[in-house]
Amino acid sequence: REIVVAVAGATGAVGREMLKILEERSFPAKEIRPLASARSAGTAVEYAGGELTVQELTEDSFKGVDIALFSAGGSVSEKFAPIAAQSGCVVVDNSSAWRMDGRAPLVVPEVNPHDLDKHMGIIANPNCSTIQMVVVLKPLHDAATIKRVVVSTYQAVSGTGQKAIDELQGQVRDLFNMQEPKVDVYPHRIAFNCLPHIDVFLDNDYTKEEMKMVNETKKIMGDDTIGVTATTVRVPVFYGHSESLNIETEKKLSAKEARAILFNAPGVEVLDNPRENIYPMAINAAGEDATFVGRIREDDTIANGLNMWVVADNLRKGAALNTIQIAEELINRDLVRVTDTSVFANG
Ligand code: A2P
Ligand code: 11C
Repeated sequence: REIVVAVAGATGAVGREMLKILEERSFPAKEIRPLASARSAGTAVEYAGGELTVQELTEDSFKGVDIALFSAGGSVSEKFAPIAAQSGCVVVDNSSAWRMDGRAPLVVPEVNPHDLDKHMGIIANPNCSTIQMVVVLKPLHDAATIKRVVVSTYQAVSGTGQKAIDELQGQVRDLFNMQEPKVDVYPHRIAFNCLPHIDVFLDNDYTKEEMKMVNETKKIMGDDTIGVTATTVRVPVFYGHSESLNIETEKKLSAKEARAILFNAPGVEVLDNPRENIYPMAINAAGEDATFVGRIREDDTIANGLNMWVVADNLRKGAALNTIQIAEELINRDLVRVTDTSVFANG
């Protein structure tokens, strides 16, 4: 079946990556409709060696569209995803708008593809730092039951979008030219700095990014008993999020056993040879599809503990690739349809 695909936010950092991945994977699209704000309507985006003309995203954009991939921010998804679903178009949404909504499955294809079976028109794509973590946690959970995870992240500026990529570039250039760097996107300078602050602060003094990792992990893994505590940090890296994981399991897993389990896990690549200085790094993960894991070692301070280092391209596995893998899974499972278009009628 040939499918009509809309990409909402096609001019953004994730949207452009979506177009690239649709082409790379020869997604069976008979038409691709790039949508963005009125500001970029009429401009061109690259696709398959040619160009597509961007259209303004409006309420009428989804007529005749089978699948819409959204990455234009939470408020755009909140407003337009229900409109798309009501017109019979299946939405795969990369924003945080629908992730914790009981009607929307939250899916990582390597972890919980079966959750797609009951979709009602909107499927949520998890947060980037959650996706790469659960791809690694799932096979360990199946083998030894995870009780608790302590995660610290080192996240690239591309997670914020194109304006943050430009800001880091501009600040580095300004500093080398002895000029005062412009601070606009983040509350403080990001060049040559680390900010323990991603997304907004909540009443409990955690950031929203940290609580996304806590809550989304439970929903994706289908297990409310897994304890997650997170510290999320923005670092001056352009592409690729890194994470330090400390994992406590019910059953003992040696580092060797964990390495063997992860070696066979879908979507995971083990890079773990300390003697040869081999471990995952953002500069190597950028542009790749896999979630890389290394520095796998036992934590001797608890009975059943493991430490590891996990890296993935936040725009690919963390966003665009996972979204498109969900779309592919929908096709494979014959789920490109909205059976009841009234489910999201009231938003
Ligand atoms: P535009 O380029 O026209 O502003 P990023 O995550 O890199 O910041 O990109 C955000 C994406 O979301 C861009 O494609 C942007 O389009 C799009 N976008 C932002 N606001 C809207 C809106 N109100 N309607 C449609 N698209 C929007
Ligand atoms: C970041 N994780 O790196 C964020 C980006 O909830 O989809 C994605 C925000 C989200 O800034």
